[in-house]
Amino acid sequence: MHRARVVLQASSKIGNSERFASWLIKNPQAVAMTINANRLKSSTAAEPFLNGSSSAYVETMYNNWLTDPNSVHASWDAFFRNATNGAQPGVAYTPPPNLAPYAKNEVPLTSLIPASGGMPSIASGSPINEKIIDDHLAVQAIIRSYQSRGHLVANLDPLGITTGDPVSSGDWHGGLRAFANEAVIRQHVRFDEADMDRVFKLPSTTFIGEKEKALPLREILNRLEQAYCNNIGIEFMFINSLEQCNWIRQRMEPPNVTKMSNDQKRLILARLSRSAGFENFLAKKWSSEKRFGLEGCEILIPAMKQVIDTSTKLGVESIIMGMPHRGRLNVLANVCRKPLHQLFTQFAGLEAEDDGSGDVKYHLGTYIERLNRVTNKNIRLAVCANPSHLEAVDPVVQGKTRAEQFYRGDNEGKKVMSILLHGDAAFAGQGVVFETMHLSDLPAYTTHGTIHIVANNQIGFTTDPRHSRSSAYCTDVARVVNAPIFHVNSDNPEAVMHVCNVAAEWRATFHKDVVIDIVSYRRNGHNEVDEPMFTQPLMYQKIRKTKPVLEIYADRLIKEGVVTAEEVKDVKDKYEKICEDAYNQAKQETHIKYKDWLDSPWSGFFEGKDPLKMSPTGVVEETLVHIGKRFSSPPPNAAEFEIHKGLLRILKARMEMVEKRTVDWALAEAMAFGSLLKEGIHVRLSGEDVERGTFSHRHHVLHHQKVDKATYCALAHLYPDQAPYTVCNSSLSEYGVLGFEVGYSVTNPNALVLWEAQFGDFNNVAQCIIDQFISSGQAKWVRQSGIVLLQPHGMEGMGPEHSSARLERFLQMSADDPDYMPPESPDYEVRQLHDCNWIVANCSTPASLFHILRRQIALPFRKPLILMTPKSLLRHPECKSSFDEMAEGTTFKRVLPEEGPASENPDKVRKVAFCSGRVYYDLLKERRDRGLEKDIAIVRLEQISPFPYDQLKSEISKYPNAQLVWSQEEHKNMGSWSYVEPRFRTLLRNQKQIRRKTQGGGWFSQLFGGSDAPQTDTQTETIPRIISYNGRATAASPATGSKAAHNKELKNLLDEFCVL
Ligand SMILES: Cc1ncc(C[n+]2csc(CCOP(=O)(O)OP(=O)(O)O)c2C)c(N)n1
Ligand SMILES: [Mg+2]
Repeated sequence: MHRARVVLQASSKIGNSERFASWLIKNPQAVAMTINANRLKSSTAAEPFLNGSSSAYVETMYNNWLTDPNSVHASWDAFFRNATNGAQPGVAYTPPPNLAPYAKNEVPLTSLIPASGGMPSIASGSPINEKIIDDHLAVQAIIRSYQSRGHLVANLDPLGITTGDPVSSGDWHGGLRAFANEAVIRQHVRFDEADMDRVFKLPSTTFIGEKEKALPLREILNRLEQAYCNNIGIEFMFINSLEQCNWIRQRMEPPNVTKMSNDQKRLILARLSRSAGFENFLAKKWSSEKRFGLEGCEILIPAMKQVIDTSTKLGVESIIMGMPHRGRLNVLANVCRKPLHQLFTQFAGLEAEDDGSGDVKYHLGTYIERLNRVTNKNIRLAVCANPSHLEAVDPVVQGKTRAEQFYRGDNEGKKVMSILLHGDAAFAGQGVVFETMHLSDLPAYTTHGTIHIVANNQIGFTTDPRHSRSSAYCTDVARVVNAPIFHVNSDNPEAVMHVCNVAAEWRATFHKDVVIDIVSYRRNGHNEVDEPMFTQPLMYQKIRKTKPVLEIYADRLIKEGVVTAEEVKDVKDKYEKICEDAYNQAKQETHIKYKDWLDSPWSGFFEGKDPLKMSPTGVVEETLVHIGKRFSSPPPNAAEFEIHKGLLRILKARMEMVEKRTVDWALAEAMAFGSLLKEGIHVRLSGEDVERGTFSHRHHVLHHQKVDKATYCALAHLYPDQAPYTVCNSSLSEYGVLGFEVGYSVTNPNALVLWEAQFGDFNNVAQCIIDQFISSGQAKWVRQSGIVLLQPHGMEGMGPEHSSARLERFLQMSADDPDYMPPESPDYEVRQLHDCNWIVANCSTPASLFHILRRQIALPFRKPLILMTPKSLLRHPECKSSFDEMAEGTTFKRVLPEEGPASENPDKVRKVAFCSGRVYYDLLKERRDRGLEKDIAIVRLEQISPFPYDQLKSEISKYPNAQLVWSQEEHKNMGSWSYVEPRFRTLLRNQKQIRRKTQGGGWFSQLFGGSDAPQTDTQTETIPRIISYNGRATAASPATGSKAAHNKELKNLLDEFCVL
């Protein structure tokens, strides 16, 4: 195993002549002690009794005292207190009159003080005391060494192979464990055989003694060996909580902790039998189909069931799971108990009865509510659908779990929990694992502990661990959140079950993450048609000689007399019959149904709804005024709550807008949120720095200037019966946090869930979530989501990385056919929305923002909304809307027509510029500055996709003599152009335009040339109507880094816009 390399590196540092105890003290990092030698030296180095080995001893005492003052003798406690309080050398120690008798391995300080304690000292070289101290120290050090590093030599690998052999320098060498064991744990301890029967008091940091306070050294070593170096290896000593460390020691150290009753053993065997039986059945029926079987890690199924049983007993009612391909079908069949015939129909290549393009069978999700037979309690199990992208589902599962906890009011995660399954290579390799781990303890993102299970088959596709990670274990990422890590040999089912029980109890007790690393192997190739001998010949020779765990365990239980061979066969035959019956039933099916694979059905949401009827998005003025005033006011206890002066000015300006019945961007957003909250819709806005807003415009959370953590959020206090509002600054992660919010959004359709990118550019770090979940989730998994992505976007001279949210990418992924214009109908808008995969918009007014956000909830279905959002427009004096545009009866306008002078005399208009977003304000100003308001009409697309053909059609026909241009600020290969151009072409198909015949010169200058309408056929010609491009040239980088170049590009764009 890869970890052996690390073992040997560690062991090689220990010189032969050095005593183990001294080595440990000199190498504090090796024993994970919290040594702060400098602090110790500074306050106590001048003490007369500190020299040689005594100072090492004192150092140990000091560290113990730092961790827990009660762990050292009271005299030491008094000494360290005095010393750290600045007592002069020699006076820090004052013998207290009645010190308690020392316990266990504690040595009183008096034994080290030359005269004052009246005892012989180490300093004076007394051989008796030196030996006592050294022996105690050595025993303590050994115990600690096992606790910290026993896992390095535990027997975890069912294949018994290790890497990094120092003898032959080959990679494959059996039997390293015995060597490593000695080297790492106790080779350098000086006890000889005669010492083995000496009895030692046990320190308070071990539970190997159970009720015994002292044990012979031989027994101490045996028990430590059993607890830490057998089939379970535990990493936990890095945890910064003594309570938690002791909790683990208590559950892992006492002898026989892994012992199971005969009933429990029979249950494990039965579950193992089903797990293996399922894979065997699939292999028999569909030998050449990919299924990513579990062979070699069949114990995963009993393990998951054990985690679920124990968690259910401890109060959990709903479990949300995320997992990769490996063993997924088995999990659906044997953990979730998805009807087998439904699983088998997936192999039949049938067509789907419902909409969608579907997904391969080992990516589909499911949702089951059933009775847990072991606990007799009802339980809901969901496995989230996921893409091939390994680990991408992790944050999605967490978001879904958090949402379910939130809606149930399960604030401590007692009822709802998540289980994440991982492959060894993916767990170590994928950064989103780290990003997800870092959400685990954040107030607005925690799910109060996740149980991670790694199906560690010691290989990733064809790559060995030594080439796929630099860490000793594939699980090292979990150390960052102080999660205990249990490595366990998959060939010892009872050890696996014990670890599962402890992990479930850990989660229920501390509500923190925990990892179970099931060290196993992969009996076949990566999938069933792969040949593993091409790349791992030696490993697979070994695997071929390795008995399946079912056989090993059945033999063991038969030998123990727990079951008979007949019973084993009977269980196996019965399950095979169940599979065979389901197989026959599946053969009767003619179609598959994607909705059978939904991971969280929205019961009641669609029922009784007209699928094409949208609720109004305008609201009564009274509501706008109420929200506006609250949002513009300090907290009710304003007198005590000191607000920053700058914020008082902002609030005042907001209030003035409310009085004038206008809104800016921030106020419109608040009114959209507030009015939804009033209607009982939960709103959650998450992302980096969203509480204030990257551009300091939002200020949803006000901070008391004198009191830490005293905050006020007006939107959470609008109405007494409103829905809850959550606004939360996230960790600095896009992939993890967007994934989380997607998961949150699919849990309940009656919530507006928004994720804001700091700048739109950064969404590419979350591209996998965008591609695999948001744009295609419904098509693949019938999984709707109304998530909103707020993407600051705009060419404002801020350089390549703070300009573009890559609008073009979102538009390219819009699935509407550019060559097809849907037939006109009264419900055109909603019909288009129903059929699209997502909505992409670049709104130019606060009112549009207000309506489009509210429309997310007004729709009778859910669609993701990708919204380009402004930066400078947040403060642009013209970017304001009136209450009149948001009041009752108003709606979202997909297209904002020209309303100025050009619209009054449309026949005379010579150019119509279509645009979207902030460039409108640049065009507006330029047109005004050049006095072209009668000549050029500007039409805005507030929604780009789905393409508003119907409204654009009437805008185009309104200006029959005008040339048409698409004006955009983005480069030509970016922005909307590639999306709108073919759609305009479809719209303009068969439309003709009459223009004056060319007499030389450019196309633009020939168009009517400002004169009256053409007079004779010889002067004019009829040409197809087209739209041309007005904007920046193509580019590789989204924006220039030079302000001068930016301004020049903008000038060119505007000059061209004005050419008639
Ligand atoms: C993000 C990502 N990159 C690459 C792949 C291709 N791939 C599929 S399985 C696999 C190996 C996974 O190894 P491991 O995580 O150990 O799981 P195992 O297959 O061994 O169970 C790879 C590289 C993928 N699915 N996702
Ligand atoms: Mg693997």
